[in-house]
Amino acid sequence: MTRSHRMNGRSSRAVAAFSLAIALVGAASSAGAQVRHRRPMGPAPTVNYHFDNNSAGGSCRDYNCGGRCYDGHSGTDFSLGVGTDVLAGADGTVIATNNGCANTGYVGNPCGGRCGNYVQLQHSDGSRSIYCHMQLNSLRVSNGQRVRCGQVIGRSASSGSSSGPHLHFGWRRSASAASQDSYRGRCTSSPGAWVDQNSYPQSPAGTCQCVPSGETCNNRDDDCDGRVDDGISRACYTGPAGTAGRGICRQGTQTCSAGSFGACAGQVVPRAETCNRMDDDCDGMVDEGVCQMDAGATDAGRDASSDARADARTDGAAADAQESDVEAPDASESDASEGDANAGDASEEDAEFDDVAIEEDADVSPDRVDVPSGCGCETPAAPANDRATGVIVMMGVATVMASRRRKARR
Ligand SMILES: [Ca+2]
Ligand SMILES: [Ca+2]
Ligand SMILES: [Ca+2]
Ligand SMILES: [Ca+2]
Ligand SMILES: [Zn+2]
Repeated sequence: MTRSHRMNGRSSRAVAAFSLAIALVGAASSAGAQVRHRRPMGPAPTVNYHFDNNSAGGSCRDYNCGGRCYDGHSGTDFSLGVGTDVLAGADGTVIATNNGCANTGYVGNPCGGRCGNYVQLQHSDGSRSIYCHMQLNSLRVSNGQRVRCGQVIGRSASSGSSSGPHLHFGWRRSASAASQDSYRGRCTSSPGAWVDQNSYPQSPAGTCQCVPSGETCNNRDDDCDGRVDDGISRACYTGPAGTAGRGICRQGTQTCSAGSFGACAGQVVPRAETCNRMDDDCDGMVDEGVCQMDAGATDAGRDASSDARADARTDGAAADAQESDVEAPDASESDASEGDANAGDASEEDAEFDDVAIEEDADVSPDRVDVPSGCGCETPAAPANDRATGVIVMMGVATVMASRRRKARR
């Protein structure tokens, strides 16, 4: 509506029509945090007339105690050219519409209850908003439809009781409440309906209210902390299914930025199997088909090692027997001698074998490093080698001791 309503004294009928429409629709839904609006158009327009917060007839007072209003005005009039997109100021549901009024109305025109072509929305907190004087056949929404903040619901015109193109925005806290100023200020009891009403007497900001929800990767600030897609990351893996977590293969992490997930950082995917004591291709087998030479060398080393251990045990037994011979001269001479002789022979053979084994180790070790060429497989044989060497040293000591004992007895 415009200032001209006051001139013919019929503005109260428009308010009555708005109230009736609300009453017919039914009670408001659940109340929650107050729903707040963005300005219901793109570029910020001039506000022609604000809400009249002065109940006294014949005068008006806007929210800032100024006179940018007219007596009895029940909403906010934004100056808009014909055909400008009208946007939903907040999420809501369409609860009433009217179409069929001529684009150019006049003061006192009763079409659409003086509101002309209009859309009325109900919001999640039970509040209601109405958009008046819209263009004929421009409505883009219908009764019962859910709309989102910023969605185009139609276009502007000057239908109904209007003296020129503009958008009348009306707002009330609930179905049963009277219309209130959409602005808050010194001279109104209204809590205001805008996310950011800007400074007097400007039109409000074009920012939709942020309703907190879980942050997801969608290029929006879902949790309303001022940061878009903050803290959104997830595990990722581009290797074949079933290989992650096997062998060297590991999942990585990708982080959301501006609505999409970035590269998979830190992942390890299968690579060609090489001889390195690791499952490079993540098939559950280590060094399969690439370490034949190593396997042979390792077996040889293991054999030599176990032989050496067996010999060491034999020598130890012989030494013990000799010890007991010395300490218990009553024991059977012949048996002891036989045992000694055998032990001595074994020790000598071992000594020779030891020499050979050491030489073999010395010869084999470099080859083992070089074959297969380029794989750098020095580690597999090392432990066996060390064990063999350790056992050989023990054998050497035992042999020397046995030899000394034999000499001492002679
Ligand atoms: Ca956020
Ligand atoms: Ca987000
Ligand atoms: Ca493998
Ligand atoms: Ca490997
Ligand atoms: Zn108006």
